[in-house]
Amino acid sequence: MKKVLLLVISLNIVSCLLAEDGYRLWLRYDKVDNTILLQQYRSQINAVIINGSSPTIAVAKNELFAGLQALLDKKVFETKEIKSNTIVIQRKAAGIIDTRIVNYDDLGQEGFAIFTVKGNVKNVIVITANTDIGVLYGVFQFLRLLQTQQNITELNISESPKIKLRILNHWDNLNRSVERGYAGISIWNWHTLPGYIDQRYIDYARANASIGINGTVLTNVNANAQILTKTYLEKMAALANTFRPYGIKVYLTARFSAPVEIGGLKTADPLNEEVKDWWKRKADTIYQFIPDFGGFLVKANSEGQPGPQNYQRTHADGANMLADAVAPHGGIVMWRAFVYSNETPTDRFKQAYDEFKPLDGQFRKNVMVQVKNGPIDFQPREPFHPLFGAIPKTPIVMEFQITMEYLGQGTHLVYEAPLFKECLDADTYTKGKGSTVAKVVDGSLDNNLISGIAGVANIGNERNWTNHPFGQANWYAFGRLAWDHTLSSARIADEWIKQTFSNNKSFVNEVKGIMLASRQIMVNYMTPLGLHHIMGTGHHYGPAPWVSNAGRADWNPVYYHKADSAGIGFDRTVSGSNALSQYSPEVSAQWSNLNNCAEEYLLWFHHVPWKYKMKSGKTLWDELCYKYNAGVDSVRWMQKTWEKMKSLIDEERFKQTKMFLSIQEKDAAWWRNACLLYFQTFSRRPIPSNYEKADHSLEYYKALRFQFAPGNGNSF
Ligand code: BDP
Repeated sequence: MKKVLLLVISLNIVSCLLAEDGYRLWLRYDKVDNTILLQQYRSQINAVIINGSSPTIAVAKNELFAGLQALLDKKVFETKEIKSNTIVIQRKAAGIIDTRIVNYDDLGQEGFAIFTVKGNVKNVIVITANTDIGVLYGVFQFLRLLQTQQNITELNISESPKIKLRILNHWDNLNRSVERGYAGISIWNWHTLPGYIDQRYIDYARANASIGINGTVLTNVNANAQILTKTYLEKMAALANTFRPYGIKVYLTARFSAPVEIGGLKTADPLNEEVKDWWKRKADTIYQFIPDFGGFLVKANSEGQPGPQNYQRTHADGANMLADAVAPHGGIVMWRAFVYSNETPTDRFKQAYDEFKPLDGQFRKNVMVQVKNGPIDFQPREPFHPLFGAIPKTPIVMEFQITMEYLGQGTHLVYEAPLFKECLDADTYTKGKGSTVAKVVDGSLDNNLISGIAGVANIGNERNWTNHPFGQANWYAFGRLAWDHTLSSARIADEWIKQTFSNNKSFVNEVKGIMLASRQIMVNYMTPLGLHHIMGTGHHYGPAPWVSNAGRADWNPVYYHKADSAGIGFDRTVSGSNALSQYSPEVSAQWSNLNNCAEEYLLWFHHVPWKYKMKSGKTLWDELCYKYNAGVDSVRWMQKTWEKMKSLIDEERFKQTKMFLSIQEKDAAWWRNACLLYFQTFSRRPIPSNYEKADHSLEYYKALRFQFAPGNGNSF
């Protein structure tokens, strides 16, 4: 009896140890499961030569040994001698292999080359770079090759990032709540810092370095001045020290009124000498704690945050004052263009452009303006923001939202790479055809010296970091696109699936199919044909197109869809708000004519009659019914496809994803029912009888309340 019990207990322990809890992300390094390839790799890799000894090289070495030994399931030795079947790590001119074939100029500060040495020795692979961090990136790329089961016999790879600053923005509060966070509380445990360095901080840095992310803003854009006090700077320094070997700089959000709140000054006027001096001294102190501090991210005069306009100064006055404070230390200021005001009578779409366009050329060299991908707010689909290409003298940081505030809040499977790509690939035409948003962002269009891209993080203290197992794909995709925006969504999905789940062909293909379709599916069941901003107020969870009583007009869904008995949609042509005039004529021409406007943007730009004939031949109303239903049906297709994957991966993540898909299916039907029943009160047309009937009345959906939905303000 005792024996049986012991056996049961030990089996349980074993299965616990083997449980796939998702913590390892895409850095799992499980033994290569293709036996032929495994044999090849094993014979090709016996030993490693490491040249260098910096903390970053130490990290590269640990990662390489841990990765190789686990993937190949054999001991790999460190050696000093060149023999066949060896991997060599060396910086330019710092090792024993002739690396003259590498064009180091092309690699820059962060790039790397991986190549197979030709000559008498067999299978010698060199990973090289100008810098230690380049070497580390090369090591991660090499491990990615093995994890995705690539042939490594004739390597000749050379890569460098297209965008210089590749940054995560954490909207984390000091009390560990996370604004728009759906994966638990903040991973920064300020209470136990600086003394306690959680292993998670190290694994966070590893994961980021593996995809080339080189900066992190630790705190919420709705900032708290306390982070600038010495108590917190000390804690922050501990994080900065942990991240440094991984090439990750830390940044902070600066609360504009900090000189008043924690500095005892009477004003935060950016032109006031005392205020300028306060920030200078503050910057000096920060750099004493963190010599390579990256700089500030600022949300000013937006949604109630203080800013220079409180003192009748411009955004440029505010940004320049902070820029002067950090400039002597090499820091930068990322000033957000997410500004709109209820008091300004113009269409919210237009306000950031109106505010920032006239300031082009007035910013210091170390100021970047951070612009969200679209003009409203991270909606399932937005046209690109008209500021891209419009302020050529000012470098722009692209801001994407990885966390899924408007995309199902961490329970829907939505792969965001196609959304990111759609924006990056859009043509602004500001310097003729081919002036893509990506070229604005990477600085190549306007010859900017700095360039940046930021993703609002979806990371929390959930064991698997992102709550939904597929949330990890969005973190991964953001990093990969920040490194190289020409990578396709399919290629990134392919890599991620293989590293995260399995190299099994049918698994990879089926799951990639789901991922690539998922964004459009979500658009269909939430906001088809260019609808936008029709979600619940405050928490932003679920549909609420009927809301008309929010504190500000521009927070009301009715402001955006404008449904009435004549039709639906926001007229942004000359006959309406004329927001289209903010784009180049070529772009505006694409969307301004109702009859040739791409249908996915239709209701962004036109108020369209219910009976309008769509390309399909259906009326607008029928098309809307069709899209909403197609969205729900497609989620059911995703569920069925996932069901077929059961035997191909671990039970834990199979089940988690299955449960989330079933939440997604219910939510999709809820969106469809609530939106169609509500819009029907205007269209006064029947929902075609071949579609599933709503399971509740409109009144029922209107009465739903979500007082404790996560991510809302400072509440948990
Ligand atoms: C919106 C969020 C809000 C953020 C704001 C911002 O709802 O919580 O503070 O954006 O980006 O998407 O500043």
